[in-house]
Amino acid sequence: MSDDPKAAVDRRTFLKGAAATAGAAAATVLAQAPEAAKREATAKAESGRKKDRPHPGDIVIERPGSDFMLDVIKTLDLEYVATNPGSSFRSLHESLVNYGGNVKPELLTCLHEEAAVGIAHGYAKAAGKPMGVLIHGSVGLQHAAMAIYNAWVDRVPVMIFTGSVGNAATRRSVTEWNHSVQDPALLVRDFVKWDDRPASLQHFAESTVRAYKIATTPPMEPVLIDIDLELQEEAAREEGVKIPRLTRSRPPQGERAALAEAARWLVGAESPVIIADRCVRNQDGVKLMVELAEALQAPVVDLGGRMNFPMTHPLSHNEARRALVREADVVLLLEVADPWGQFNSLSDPHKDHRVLGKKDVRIVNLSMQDVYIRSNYQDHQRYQAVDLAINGDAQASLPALIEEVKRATTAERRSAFVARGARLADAQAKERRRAREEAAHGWDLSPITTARLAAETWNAIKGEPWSLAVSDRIPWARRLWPAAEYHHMLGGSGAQGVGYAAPAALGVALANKPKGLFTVTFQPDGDLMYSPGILWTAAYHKIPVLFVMHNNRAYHQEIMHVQRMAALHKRRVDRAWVGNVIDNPAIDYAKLAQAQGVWAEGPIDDPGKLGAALKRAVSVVKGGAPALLDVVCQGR
Ligand SMILES: Cc1ncc(C[n+]2csc(CCOP(=O)(O)OP(=O)(O)O)c2C)c(N)n1
Ligand SMILES: [Mg+2]
Repeated sequence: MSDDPKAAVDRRTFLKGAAATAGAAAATVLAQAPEAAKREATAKAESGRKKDRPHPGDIVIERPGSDFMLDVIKTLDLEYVATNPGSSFRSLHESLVNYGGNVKPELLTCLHEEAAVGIAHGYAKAAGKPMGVLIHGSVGLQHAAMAIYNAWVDRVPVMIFTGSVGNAATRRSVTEWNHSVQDPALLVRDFVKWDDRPASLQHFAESTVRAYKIATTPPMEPVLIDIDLELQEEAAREEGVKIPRLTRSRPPQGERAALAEAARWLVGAESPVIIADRCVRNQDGVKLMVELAEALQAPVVDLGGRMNFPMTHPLSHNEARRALVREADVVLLLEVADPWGQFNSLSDPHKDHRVLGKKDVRIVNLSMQDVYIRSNYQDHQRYQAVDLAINGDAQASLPALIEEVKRATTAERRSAFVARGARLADAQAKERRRAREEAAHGWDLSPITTARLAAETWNAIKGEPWSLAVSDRIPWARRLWPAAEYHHMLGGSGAQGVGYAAPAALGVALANKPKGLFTVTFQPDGDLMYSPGILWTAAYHKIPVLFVMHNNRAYHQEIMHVQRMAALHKRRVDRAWVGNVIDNPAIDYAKLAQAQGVWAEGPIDDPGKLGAALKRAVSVVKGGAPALLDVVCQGR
């Protein structure tokens, strides 16, 4: 409160004034009074309210529509609903906490809608099931849009609920009008798989169950249900209303004859290559990938959209991608987001086009790409002609493909495979040595190299059942860490929309917590500042996650872009930092975290101090809390 006596008098006068209702006064007092006085103030406000408005105050809706909605939501396998609160779903919010007891689903308090969706995105990949997200009207959905797009491009299911006031005749002035939309989902319809706006409780039940089914049917994608305010708040009219049972679709296997043909090509090939991207969704899928690769003794290039193949395996050849494709006679693409990019390159900034593969290379594309394509957003990438396009879910098709490979393999081919396998194992061992040698370059530099950051972090967590929440930001982790299981690396944003990494790490950690996994993430500075409030959410919900900052005090990637332009225009390259650095003042990320209740240390720019600090941070996370280590690093 202000110390100014005049201000105090003015405030008292205001509170006594006719304009101040009992409810408003109680709200003011409640905000300031100690605990004991609060109960009294509440009681007074209650009696005042009754006196002022005897008729409407007497109306009690014992079973609002939102209770029924929650009954529907509870039939789905949703552990959490991430939300930034909003009056357009206040009734469902209240049902969740009182009627539903805030369990399954439990509300996650998020400080920005983009963070809420980002959390759900990371969670779905780690948990193997969607999370709910509750978004307020037009404004909340506008905030959420980029994160929904990331999830769309990453083929990840998210159950989005928005609240809105559909009936103009009962819409209150000003805000309810400003936050209302004729067609809420229009804003994101290009990048959700399905949406609906139920007009009744029966409609809500069917559409919500349908939405869950659609979201979790590969290709998995976000879905949206808009919930009308009156349908939530009015008494539930449930005569004859039924909640339909959730049926889950089995993912479609590619056509058997086509898989058999692909198998014959692969078996007959001298230099086959398997390229996998968003291919598997769990450890069963990783095992199938190993079985396929071993059956053929073929190299696997994992593009990293998912953790498809153990990097410790002698057939793992991620770094040799270009060389392998150049030599290949058959290439198998497994849910690869950019098939064209595997056989072509376009230089930047001169756009020189190079074809990488042999002229007669045979390409098999096993994907659901033609099913989820949309017109407006161009995430489908450039058109690539292939020799065999198989429409099917990659993981679901692997068992049949493996069977066909084994069937087609003769004794003669088997011995050729053994020789190829030995060559590949040798090449892989060399690459691993090379990676370690290269990582040692600039070992003692300050700011710290990203290679040392990855190596020191590995040293600190290697005894834990680890999981790297966002695995596409520091390439060194993919080169140096012995990732072998699905949960070891959870991929990236999908659409490269910055602001994904921090919330997604939280979502991954939430899914990992009951599994006893230790979640770590390399957190870029620019990315964190899109939704720094995720740190508070981590502290509030006690989510154990280790944020190791890759703090290069810049939008470093953008510096490189502007440098390229300056070189192209023959102008000053040294001014590329303007508009791209996040420095002077440098942001104190340790303080940012501490201010929100998160254990933190830093900034650390002495590489000699990194190991010990990491140890301290690891023990905090093992204790069940989030921790952040601010490490000042080289650009890349
Ligand atoms: C929403 C969004 N805005 C802007 C960009 C453009 N962009 C690409 S990389 C990048 C820099 C990100 O900085 P940081 O997260 O610190 O990573 P760094 O490049 O420094 O490693 C930006 C701004 C983007 N991809 N997404
Ligand atoms: Mg940065």
